[in-house]
This record gives sequence, structure tokens and C-alpha cells, in this order.
Amino acid sequence: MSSSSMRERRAWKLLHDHATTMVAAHLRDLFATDPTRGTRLRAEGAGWYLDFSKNRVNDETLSLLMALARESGLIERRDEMFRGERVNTSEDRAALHVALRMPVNDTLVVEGRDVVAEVHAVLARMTNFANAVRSGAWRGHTGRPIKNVVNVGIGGSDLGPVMAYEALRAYSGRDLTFRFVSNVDATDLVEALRDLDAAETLFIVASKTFTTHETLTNALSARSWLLAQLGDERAVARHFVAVSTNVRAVEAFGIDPAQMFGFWDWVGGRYSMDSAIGLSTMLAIGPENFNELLAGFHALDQHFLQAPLEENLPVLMGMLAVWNREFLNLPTVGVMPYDQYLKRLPAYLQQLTMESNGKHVSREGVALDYPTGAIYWGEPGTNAQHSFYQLLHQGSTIVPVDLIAFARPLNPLGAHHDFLSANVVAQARALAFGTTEAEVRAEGTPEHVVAHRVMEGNRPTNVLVGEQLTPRALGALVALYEHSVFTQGVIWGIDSFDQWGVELGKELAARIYPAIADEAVPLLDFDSSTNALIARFRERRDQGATRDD
Ligand code: G6Q
Repeated sequence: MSSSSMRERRAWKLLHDHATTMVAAHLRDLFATDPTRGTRLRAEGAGWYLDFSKNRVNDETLSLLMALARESGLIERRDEMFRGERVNTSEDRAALHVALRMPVNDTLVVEGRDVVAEVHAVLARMTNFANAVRSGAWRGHTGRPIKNVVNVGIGGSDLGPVMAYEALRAYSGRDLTFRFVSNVDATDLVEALRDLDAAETLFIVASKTFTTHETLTNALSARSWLLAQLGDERAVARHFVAVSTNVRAVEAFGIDPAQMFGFWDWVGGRYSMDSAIGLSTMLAIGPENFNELLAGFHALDQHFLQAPLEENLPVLMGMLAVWNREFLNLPTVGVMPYDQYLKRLPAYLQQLTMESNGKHVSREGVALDYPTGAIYWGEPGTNAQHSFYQLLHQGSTIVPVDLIAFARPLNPLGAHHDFLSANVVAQARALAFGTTEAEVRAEGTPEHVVAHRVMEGNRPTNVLVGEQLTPRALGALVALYEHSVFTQGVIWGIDSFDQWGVELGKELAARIYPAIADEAVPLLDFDSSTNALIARFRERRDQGATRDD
């Protein structure tokens, strides 16, 4: 296994030379010279079908990419992660999210503890609690059953829960209302609570560290809102539960540790939706469906472990992402789910991909001389087609796109689904093949419009097709991206599991807060722009009318 810089590896050098010919290759020619391409360059696993034939690669590219994966130690690093070794080097901890979905009869002993047993002990507590709330056995302080669940958390303690709730809404108990509050902007909390009755509302305070400023601020305000309505401190016990690794801070907040659902330092925030952070998901879809979600994650984990690299979905997607970023110099990736229930998936994947691989030094802390994580973004199709796809088809920046779709709808209605599917297929084709000048002319296009209608094509896509959006399919899809992100991180030689870049902003906000909140704080000792902005907020915060005036 190699710890050398990516560009020093033999396979990288071969790819570099090879890329000089491939940058000129057009997908039209690649398809024309190989009629079997569309049925060869595809792979399947854990219920997902991946068509990667519309990437700007040929067989040599793929075999060199797999050589780079091997030379970079992908197999060894993958196995280290699955064994629970401390692959998160800068934080000196394991990244063992795969243990969160191991079946109950499995065993994984890490540093003397069977983590699978610990995971299932928490799952059993979550199950009891979810059943009690869903059946109405769990009563609020005034004796009424819970009708509303509000998850208070941010980042990894919010994006997974909200994405999963939206994605699996069709499986959720429709008699429960779910809200997700993350932003420290009071609007988020105020709007989430305005039509709720505290006597029927349960708050889940989800925070791994239980020190996150936004979450604690929101949780305290939620507590005040509850007490203002119910007027009794004892109500907190029936209306607040916590999901955390920090039992002391949970206790200090006033939540009984008996109502805390734990997890472990080896679960990273953005890898935690299948831990107790998924409590809101379990409350929404029920324990059986939650188990199905976990089974989907696990099935993809097994595929990642067992499938040959050449047929391995996350390895293929990860290596193609490296190819696009490093060799074709394409800086962003669009993720377009053709399923309305997946509308929050792009936001979820933004965190997963960019917080994991947006790094500038190697695992050893050495500055990298090549670009790493691409910028991920997206919106659900078909809406996106009517907004920014113009740039995808004819803009000067080429964006590789992941198109995600299902063969069967959850809401069959007339011709909707076939039309939706037709759009996925059409977009992949249009992006790859475009329209030539000759084709445009042949359609009788007026001469002055011809150039405007020409589409260069040669835009890479991955098309992912699942059978139907089930909890199992969602779990497998998320695990697919997790392991694709891991694969890319291994090639780049970075720590995909830390997030030091988020820290500076947090520290500065804590330092600036008193200067804005308290006129008595005299000194503004930042740069002149920061000082002037602070002064502006200070001066203006108490002037003018507010909504309550
Ligand atoms: C995720 C990050 C980050 C984290 C939030 C919330 O990988 O670490 O998004 O999830 O900052 O942290 P807490 O769960 O500790 O409140």
C-alpha cells in the first residue's frame, strides 16, 4: 500500500498520459465504435443499477483507474475501516459507521468491546421508545399522546434526519407531524412551533457533542416555549429526549440520562443518520422500516467488501469522480434525483461529500499539490431541467451529473412516472450526444438560430436506477455515496472523516458575539471591515420598528 502522493504513483502517471488522448474523445465516437458499450459499462449491487457508460472513459481508462485504486491501497484501507482501526487519523479515532448496520448476530470486537452488541442495545431502546410514542402509550405531561415530533440539531444531526424523513414520507405514520429545526435564526424555531400544541409535542435534541451553539440555543428556547405553555418544570421529562455521546451535558441541560439515546465517538456526524441520530426517522417510519433501512446500508457495505473492484458500485463511482476531477479537470458534480421524495438528498450529499473530501493536506498533514473534493450540488428533476440545465447543456463549464431514478413509482398516477423516466433517459442522452450542426440544419432551423441550437454534448453522467424508493433502497443509496466518498479520499490520500475547516468560523462567531450583543464590550480589535460590520450591527440592532411594535 502506498502513502505517497497520488501524482507519484505509477498508475497516476499512466493515467496522466492516457488522459491526453481521452480529453479529445467524444462520447458520440466512443459509442459509435463500440455498440456494446451501453450494456457493458454498467454494474449492479444491493438493488441498484449503475449505467456509467456515458462517462468519458474507455476500457483502458477503467483498467488504469482500478490500478490506481489498488496502488493507492484502497482494499487495505477499506478493510482497516471495516475492522475499526483508527482511520480518522487527525482525530485519532475509528470511522466505524458500517458497524451501525451490522446484523444482530454479527460480532465486531474493537479495542476489547463488541460494538455490534452495543449498537443493538441502543436500537432496542430506540425501538421500545418509538413503539411507545407511535402507539400513544407514551404520554405527554398532561396525559395526552404525542402528535408532533421536533428534531433539534444541525449539520450531521439534522441533514440525515430531515433527508430520511422526506425520502421515506410514504412509509411514515401520517398521524404524526415532524419538524426539523437547525438554524440559530429564531425564524426556524418560531415557524416550526407556531401551530403546535406543547402538550402534544416531543423534542429530540440531537447533538453528538451536546455543545453545539445553534442546537443548545434552539433547545433552550424550545424548553422555554414548552414551559410557557405547560407551566411546570416536570413537563420537560415527558417532552424532551436527547441523542448524544455526552451524558454529562445532557444531564446539565435537564434531560434525564434515562431518556438519552447514545452513540459513539467513532460515528462521524455526517455518517450518523443510521445511529440514534435516526431516532426521528424511526419514530416516523417505525422500527421495522428502520431495520429495512439498516439492511439496505448493510447490503451495500457487503457489496463494497465483496464485489471485484471492476464491478463495485462505490469503487466505480469513486474512481470516475477522481477521473473527472483530476484528469478532466471538472470541478463540480450535479446530483439530480428524479424522485420528489429525494428532494433533500442533494443537500445531504453536499455535506457528506464536501465536508469529507474538501481537504488541502494529506493524512500526514502534507500540503497537496492537486485538487481534491469536487463541489456537489443539485435539485430534483424534472424541475431542475426548467432552471439550470441550460448551463449543463450549453454552458462553458462542464458538469458531470448523477441522475437518480426508480423503475416503479410510490404514487402511481396516470402517465406521470413513465414521463418522469423518459426525462431521465432523455437528459442522459442529450448531455452525452448533444445535437450537431448538421442535425439542427436538417430540422429546417433558420440559419441565424443554428449556432444557438447546437449542443456539443460529451457531458458525463452516471445513471443510477433503483427498483422503488423503499427504506432498503435509501439505505443502500446512502452507503453507496459514503463509500464512493471514502474511495476518493483514499486516492487523494486525505482524512475524509475530520472537518477542521468548520472550526475557525465557530470560534470567531463565539468571539464576535459579545461585541455585537453587548454595547459595554468596548474593544473592536479585528480588521477594519470586521470592526465596521460589528459597529453597524450594534448601531442598528435597537433602531427602527420590529414586528411586535
Ligand atoms: C459532521 C460534522 C457536523 C456536526 C454538527 C453537529 O460530520 O461534524 O456537521 O454534525 O456540527 O454537531 P453535534 O451533533 O455535535 O451537535
